[in-house]
Amino acid sequence: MTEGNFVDYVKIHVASGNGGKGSAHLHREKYVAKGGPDGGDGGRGGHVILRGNQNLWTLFHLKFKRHIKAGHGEHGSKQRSTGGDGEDQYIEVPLGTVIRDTETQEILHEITEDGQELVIAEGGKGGLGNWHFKSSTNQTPRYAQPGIPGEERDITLELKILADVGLVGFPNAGKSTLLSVITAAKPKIADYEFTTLKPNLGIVEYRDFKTFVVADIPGIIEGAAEGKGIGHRFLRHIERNSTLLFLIPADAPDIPKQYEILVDELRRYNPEMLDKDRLIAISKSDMLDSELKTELKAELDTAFDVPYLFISSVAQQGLTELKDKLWEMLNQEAG
Ligand SMILES: Nc1nc2c(ncn2[C@@H]2O[C@H](COP(=O)(O)OP(=O)(O)OP(=O)(O)O)[C@@H](O)[C@H]2O)c(=O)[nH]1
Ligand SMILES: [Mg+2]
Repeated sequence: MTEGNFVDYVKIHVASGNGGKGSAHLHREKYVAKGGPDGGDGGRGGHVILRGNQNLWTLFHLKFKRHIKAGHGEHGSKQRSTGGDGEDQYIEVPLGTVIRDTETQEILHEITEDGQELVIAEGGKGGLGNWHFKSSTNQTPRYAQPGIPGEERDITLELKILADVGLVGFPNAGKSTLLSVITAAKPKIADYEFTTLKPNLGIVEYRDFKTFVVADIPGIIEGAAEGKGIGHRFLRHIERNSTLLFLIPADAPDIPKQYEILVDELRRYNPEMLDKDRLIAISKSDMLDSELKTELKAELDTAFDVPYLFISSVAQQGLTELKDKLWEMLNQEAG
């Protein structure tokens, strides 16, 4: 997925349809003097409905579709004929879409399942036709109910990526490079910080057609939870990953310290982030000779309380072990 088509935030205006008017028709027939009221009911206005779709990954399809309107209900007519309902409008959204009221910012709902439907603007009820109002004292009511108008509202859709694995690391740690070698994603990679400005998703195709999704988010720096850098805005994308993969480059001056800072930022953002399974990958380990590696191992064995391994995206080292380990962690989670 390229950066341009990744849309994780859209504002849209939705309007449901008005209910149709009830009819005040009076029956007329040759030879029947007073036929009486026979006006039918108005139809219901169309709803605007959000529907979860597991094949969608972004909100890109809604980027240029800012107004969504359902059809109006038809009016009732003679012979107690009920007007047709207005056409419902469906808005397909990816799983993990959070719906807010744009004005109040209140979270209204969240779509998490394929096929899940949520009526976001309810169509107006149709009015009752005059025949409902016939009584012993009023044999020919000449009034019928109007339809109820539809509702309009502004909503904001926001996507939380439902990836299985979230990559956590400082800028330049090699997150995007890793994504590009274990998945078909083609994220931008460069030798400067904050190359990644928006999250990238990639699908790891694993042995025997098993797959899992990895999310590469912009780098996190110290103070990110207070809004430093740009990583903070994207932390929400990894709130739901079941496993966090920390990437710390082999040439970092103090690897355990970097890990500590990252964990601390996550904790400050949301302590629940630390309930997830964690794995540490020492990236760019092609830069280590075997002696350095042995030394580092001794240090890290005591420093880390979570499993770690050495990888190199460039030299393609440790990647199979990494995928094996992630798969194992994801599946013990599920079980
Ligand atoms: N030697 C070596 N260099 C690597 C490796 N992986 C990535 N790099 C280099 O590290 C630099 C940063 O890589 P990116 O993948 O863009 O890093 P990132 O973590 O996505 O960075 P941001 O998007 O800025 O947060 C690039 O110059 C890469 O070529 C590796 O396995 N070995
Ligand atoms: Mg990047």
